[in-house]
Amino acid sequence: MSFETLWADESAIGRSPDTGGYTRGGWSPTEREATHWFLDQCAARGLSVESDGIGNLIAWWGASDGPGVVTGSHLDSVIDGGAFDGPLGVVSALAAVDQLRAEGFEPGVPIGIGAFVEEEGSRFGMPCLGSRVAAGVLSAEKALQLTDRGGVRLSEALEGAGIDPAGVGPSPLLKRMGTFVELHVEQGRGLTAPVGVASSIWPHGRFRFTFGGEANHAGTTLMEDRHDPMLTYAMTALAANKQARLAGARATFGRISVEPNGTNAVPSQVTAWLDARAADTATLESLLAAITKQATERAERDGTTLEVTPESVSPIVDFPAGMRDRLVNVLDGAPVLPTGAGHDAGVFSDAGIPTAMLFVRNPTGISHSPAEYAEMDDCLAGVDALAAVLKDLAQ
Ligand code: HGY
Ligand code: MN
Ligand code: MN
Repeated sequence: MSFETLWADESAIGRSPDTGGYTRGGWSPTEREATHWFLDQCAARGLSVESDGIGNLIAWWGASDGPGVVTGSHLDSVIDGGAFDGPLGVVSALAAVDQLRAEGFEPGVPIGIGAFVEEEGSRFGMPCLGSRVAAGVLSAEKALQLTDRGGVRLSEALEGAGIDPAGVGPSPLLKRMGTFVELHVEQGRGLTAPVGVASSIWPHGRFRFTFGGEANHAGTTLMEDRHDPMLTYAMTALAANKQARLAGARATFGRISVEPNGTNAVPSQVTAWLDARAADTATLESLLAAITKQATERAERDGTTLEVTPESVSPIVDFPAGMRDRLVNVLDGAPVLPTGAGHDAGVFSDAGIPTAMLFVRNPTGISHSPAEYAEMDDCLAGVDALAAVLKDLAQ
């Protein structure tokens, strides 16, 4: 089956007729539909599928059951996200295996195609949830305490997907991950060639800012008598934007919840999530400190309260130079670039698995949006590159 056909099939799953975007939260109906599509493709290729206690999958090509070369990515998405972020890596892996088989290549070690769950953390708030639990960096106990915005616990979502929550924990799948190579659509504007190789992933984190105030009447409360948490939040968002610009970093408040969320009442509480990222750890830490300091000072002026809670922090990932340079060599000098986006590859690299990433050019750089796009020729170049890399690593 050609990449084009595979892509047309997979990218039809869960596409919104209104926005053209995808909302595939972990273990949600559309994410499960995409997962079952992947399993059908693996069965059609006679790949033997292994799964772990949280639903991560690796489909194997090759006789032995020893360590091998794993590729793949994720099938979940952010809320109203694009078609490419995640699925491009899974579909390209299927097409690359088809290509290697068609030319008669016999892998010396098994080749596995992975699909790792809830990479975006868009449902349960924890990025790379599946790979973090698999790698043992997030305990089963902490993971199972997570709930989605509707109050559904992770354990209930797993049961709904036919997965026994008792199995959640460090994954046996990693024992067979000799090396890992993730192909991913580029999510910035840095790649001007069809395919690039990742040097590093920026350190990044998610921080919950809880602003407490005093509920009151919107019409009868004098401005000077208010303790309005929305005001403190608004000034914090402006401060975050300014501090990030000064530091050459990234700061985003993309999610907010207001209580009681009434039109004619001063709120009692505003909760806002800061996504902060920077090229190095020191810059990230000083960015967060600067934002928190200004938010605290503003809260004092407004007579409101502030609590900042780190929800997830991901350290910088420098991919091993040996793997990176080996891919550059196989690809005749492909460009090397960092990324500000987190990936399962970062978790596996931190877990000590020799890891690399391939990027496919994104002409606009837009991502986490229905407008996310990659040219078909560049996607096909990505499949060729992945096939060449897998062939080299699985000799
Ligand atoms: O948010 C990220 O960095 C990635 O897309 N999960
Ligand atoms: Mn993403
Ligand atoms: Mn991704």
